[in-house]
Amino acid sequence: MSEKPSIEELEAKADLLRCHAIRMTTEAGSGHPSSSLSAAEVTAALYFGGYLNVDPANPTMPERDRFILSKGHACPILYAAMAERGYFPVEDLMTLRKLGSPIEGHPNLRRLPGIEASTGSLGQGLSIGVGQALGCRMDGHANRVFVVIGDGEMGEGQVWEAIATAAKYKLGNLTAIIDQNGYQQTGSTKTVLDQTPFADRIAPFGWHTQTINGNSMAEVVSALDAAVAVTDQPTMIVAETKKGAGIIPILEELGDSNLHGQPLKPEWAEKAIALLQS
Ligand SMILES: Cc1ncc(C[n+]2csc(CCOP(=O)(O)OP(=O)(O)O)c2C)c(N)n1
Ligand SMILES: [Mg+2]
Repeated sequence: MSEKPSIEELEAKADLLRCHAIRMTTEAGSGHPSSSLSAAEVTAALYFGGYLNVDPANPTMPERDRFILSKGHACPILYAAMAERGYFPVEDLMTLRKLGSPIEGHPNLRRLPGIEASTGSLGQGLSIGVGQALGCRMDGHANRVFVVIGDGEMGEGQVWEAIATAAKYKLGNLTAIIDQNGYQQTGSTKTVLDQTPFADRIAPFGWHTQTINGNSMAEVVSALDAAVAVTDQPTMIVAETKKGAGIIPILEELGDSNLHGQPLKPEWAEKAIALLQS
C-alpha cells in the first residue's frame, strides 16, 4: 500500500469486514460472528493500514510479514480481510464451512494460501509466532510477526510459555494483540479466570505493553505505530474491545452480550448490516 489511509477509511473498512463476517456466518448457519466483530479494527488496521507487508500474488515470499489469528474461531474477520486484500474473490467468502471449501471453519494453512498457521485449538498461535519470529530473524529478514489472541485463550498455559520465551530471545520483531472482549465460551472472562490487568502481568516478563480501546481505530493505529517502533523486546497490545462490537444494540435486543458461536438468523443479520451501514 503506497499511501497511508485515513482513520475514517480504515473505520469504513472495519465495518465492511464486519458485514462480510455476519453474512458469511449467517449463510453457513454456524460460526463465530461476535468473536470476529471485536477484532475488526485490529484486523482492518493490520491488513489495510500499511502494517502487513504481504503480496497475495506471492503468498510465500520469504520476507513477508506474518499474521496469525490464534483465536482461530474468529476467522470470518480474517477471511474477509484476505478477500478484500485480494487473496481470493470476495464471492468465495460465502462458501465458509461448506464441504470442499478452503474457507474452513478454522484457518487451515494447507488449504488457503495466505494463512500462516492452522489455528482453532486455542493456546498455540503465540508459540508458532515465536518460532516464526526467531526463524525470520535468523534469516536476516526485517519483517514482523503479528499474533491475535483471545482473552479467554489467555487461560491456556502454553501462551505464558511463549510469552517467557519471546522475552528471553528479545523478539523485537514480534507483536501480540490480546482481544480483551470480556467473554469466552462459557461466560465472562473475569468469572471464568480473571487474569486482568494483562499488561501488569506481561510487562515483568520483559515485554513492551500498551493497553488501548481496541475498537477505536485511532488508538489501534497509534498502538501499532508504537509497537513497530520497538525493536529490542516483544510488544503486547492489550486491546479492550466489546464482543460483537459494531452491533451491540442487536446483541442487547437478543439478550446475550456474548452470543458465542452463534450466527445471526437472516432477519437479524439484515438488521445488523443495516446498522453497520447507517
Ligand atoms: C484448546 C481449546 N479448548 C477449547 C476450545 C473451545 N473454544 C472455542 S472458542 C472458545 C472461547 C474462546 O474465548 P476467547 O479466547 O476469549 O475468544 P472470543 O471468542 O471471546 O473472541 C473456546 C473455549 C478450543 N477451541 N480450543
Ligand atoms: Mg474473549
